[in-house]
Amino acid sequence: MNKFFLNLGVQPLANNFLKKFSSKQPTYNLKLYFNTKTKMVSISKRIPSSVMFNSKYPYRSSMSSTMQSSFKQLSSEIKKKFNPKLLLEIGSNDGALLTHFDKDRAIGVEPCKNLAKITRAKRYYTYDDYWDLKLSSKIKKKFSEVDLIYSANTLTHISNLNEVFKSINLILSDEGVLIIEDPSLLECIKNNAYDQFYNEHIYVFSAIALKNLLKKFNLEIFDVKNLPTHGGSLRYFIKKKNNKTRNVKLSVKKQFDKEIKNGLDKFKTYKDFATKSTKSKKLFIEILNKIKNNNKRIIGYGATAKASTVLNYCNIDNKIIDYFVDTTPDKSNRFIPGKNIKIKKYKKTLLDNVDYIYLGAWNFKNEIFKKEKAFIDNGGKFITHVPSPRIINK
Ligand code: DWN
Ligand code: SAH
Repeated sequence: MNKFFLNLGVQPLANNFLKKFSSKQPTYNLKLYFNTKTKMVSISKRIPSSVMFNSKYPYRSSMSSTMQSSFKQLSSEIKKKFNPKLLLEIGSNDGALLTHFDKDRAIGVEPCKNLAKITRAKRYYTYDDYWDLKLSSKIKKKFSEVDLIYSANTLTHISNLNEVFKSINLILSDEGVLIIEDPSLLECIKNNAYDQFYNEHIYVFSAIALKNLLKKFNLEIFDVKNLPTHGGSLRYFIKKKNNKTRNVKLSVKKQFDKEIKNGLDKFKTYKDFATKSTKSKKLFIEILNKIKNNNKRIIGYGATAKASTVLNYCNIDNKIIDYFVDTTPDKSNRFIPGKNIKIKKYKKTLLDNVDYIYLGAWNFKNEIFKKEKAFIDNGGKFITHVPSPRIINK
């Protein structure tokens, strides 16, 4: 049974960056639920994939050097450990992982045509379609089977998980490996990162909920790794249950134990998270108002989908935040979804005469602090809302 625990209010689509601000853009009600049987946490509203992921999707995986090096490292690890004859990536985006593999040994699936174009131009075989049974059968016809499937920050974006895993089972070889990587629900709860929930993040997985789900498809987790990326992610290594060539590692039990210890299987944990998120909102608004009342200048850094969620939940507009800076080409000169805050193409001088920077990309704090050392050395400060709203300079 799905039990409601948090209402993040009326929200725009988190990647709907408009050229001209309009208060009349599409919105939905962002409500969070916990399923007491499957232990899955999800949002209630389902926006059609074609509305969220189309030829105008702006997010580019390779906009941060942190993610670039994470994908590069993983590609070496995959080659060393699994040496796949053929790898399939679901949600290959602009090729941040895919392009580390040989062109004749890697296939991409990326429904956003603007992004699929990028890897196609580099001669990577890329399907610009949504991952489903139809596409999986089509790929099977051409390539027979694949021995490694990788998908980061994508399967949680697809409403029909039954079809997702059926389609994976159809094409994955019997001894093949499925690697999926997504924000960790445990880290999200610990960080009080309510902004990991928005229209694209239909689910935030815990290892417990994923295990329950995979069981239905005769799939099982045989290894799991905690990663620092995106505020704390989990990389799951999954195999077919009948495949006895791999043992289930201790890391899996350790992760389950940790999640149980932190109450991820209990509704109360989510009620507490909701209480903390409401408090976080109040404190965040107080901090920003106090700074503004002292006539200081605040800008934002990293126009993330998460920032859009925070600013709409907390109702922060351009009276508080002058503008955002971001390196993504398709976000420049557009507005934060739902808010009349302009996004400017990042350049260092946009940080001149700024007193405070709201860290929209809090998950890239280390990378950004390194890049903006001069701002900090000159007395500039950052504002973050994780794990609780505060002013920071280290
Ligand atoms: O799951 C998802 C993740 C992987 O990407 C998608 N649903 C949507 C998107 O979420 P996000 O927008 O919260 O992702 P990021 O990766 O936290 O976005 C970082 C943003 O910050 C990008 O717009 C690039 C920008 N940035 C920047 O301008 N300067 C980032 C860094 C590190 C920088 O130095
Ligand atoms: N894997 C990349 C991109 C994550 S952004 C990374 O980790 O950085 C989410 C991606 O999921 C987008 O590129 C989007 O187009 C893709 N996606 C969303 N729905 C999908 C679907 N049904 N099938 C395949 N990819 C999908």
